[in-house]
Amino acid sequence: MKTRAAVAFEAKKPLEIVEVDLEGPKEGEVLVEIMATGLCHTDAYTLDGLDSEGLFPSILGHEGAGIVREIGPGVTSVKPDDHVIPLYTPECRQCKSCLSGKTNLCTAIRATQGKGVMPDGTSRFSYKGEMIHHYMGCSTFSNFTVLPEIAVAKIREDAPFKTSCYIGCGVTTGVGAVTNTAKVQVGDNVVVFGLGGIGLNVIQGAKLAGAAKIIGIDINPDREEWGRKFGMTEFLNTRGMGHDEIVQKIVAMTDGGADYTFDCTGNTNVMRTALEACHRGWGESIIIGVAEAGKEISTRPFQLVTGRVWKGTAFGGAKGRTDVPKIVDWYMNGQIEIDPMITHVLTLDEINKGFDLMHAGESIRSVVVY
Ligand code: NAD
Ligand code: AHE
Ligand code: ZN
Repeated sequence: MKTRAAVAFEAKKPLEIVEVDLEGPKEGEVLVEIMATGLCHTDAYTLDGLDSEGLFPSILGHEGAGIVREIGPGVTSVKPDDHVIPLYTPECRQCKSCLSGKTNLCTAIRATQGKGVMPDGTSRFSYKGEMIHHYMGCSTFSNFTVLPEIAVAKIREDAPFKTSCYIGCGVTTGVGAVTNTAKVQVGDNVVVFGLGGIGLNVIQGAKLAGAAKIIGIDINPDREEWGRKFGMTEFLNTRGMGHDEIVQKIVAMTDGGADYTFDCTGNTNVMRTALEACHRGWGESIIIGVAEAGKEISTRPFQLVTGRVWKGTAFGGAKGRTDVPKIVDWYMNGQIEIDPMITHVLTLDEINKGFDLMHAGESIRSVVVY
């Protein structure tokens, strides 16, 4: 079939909206009509050529929601007309990682996913006879996409696509980092670095968990108002401040250091500050931000010897097929908010504007509605 898609032909070039060819679902795969997709900073990072796994040409996008239109042979867990959220972290429930119960990082299809192809090693997308790569196993910047059955979460049908697509990455990542990875407890002090599409969800997760102080940090002063909407209690604009000054300020604000800090910037210097702002003896720093190829983190080992813990999280530690439908319920029951964070609704033809708004710090989430 033919489908409209925003194709990344080259790094650092705007996406081009074209009609691509899409092969139907093979064994264990499903065809999904994407109804809406968010633009996450990770899409921008890959488009900007900063991802060591980045491949071109490809169809980016990993934060979608849609409807199953066709199933391939052997598919049993979903059927046509089911509403689903694509999962860049699938859940096969059979691999060593899934069976361990210790991680959400299913390994069933990770190798082929990283190479931009389906589990059988081929792509379903092509343009003028040339193969186009899949992205993060999702490619939601295409109106129709093919996904492995294990990479879709079936969700309730009354959830609007325009907002629930955000659960495909940003909401789950931020809220899950608090509840699954850090396991923040009532009365804890939390510091969030970077109040964008992910950081604001960490803030709402911290509020949900009953954190006492929720300190938000950003270099964009407009983010103070945003943080306060979702439960932030104090704000620090760190533009122009050095590492030591930021650490000292946080230590003073938290009576010795934070119980939990979260990096939602992807900046490795910020990651160090976030670790060192943790309380001696027990403070934990959770890395959510994705750093550009070649960047590394460092700190004095003494920081860890004296009890601070460095952790990371992908997709908020969520097991997609199990947890995503529950997060959709939280949203539909009013336990978490999404609507105010969708600052811009665009058509597919306007998708490049969404990246401009992100880089200008003017959007929290732009969503393309097909
Ligand atoms: P965003 O652009 O919406 O937000 C980033 C925020 O960080 C902005 O408010 C920006 O002003 C702020 N910021 C930038 N530099 C800063 C600094 N030095 N100090 C303080 N604040 C600073 O991006 P997003 O969509 O929220 O994504 C945030 C990061 O999380 C990205 O690196 C993204 O790739 C990553 N991410 C990771 C996962 C995961 O599973 N681990 C999932 C989604 C996104
Ligand atoms: N490909 C990059 C790493 C990118 C990355 O860490 N992605 C996160 C999700 S970001 C969503 O917005 C992730 O899920 N990581 C776990 C995984 O298996 O990819 C690189 O550095 O090579
Ligand atoms: Zn994302």
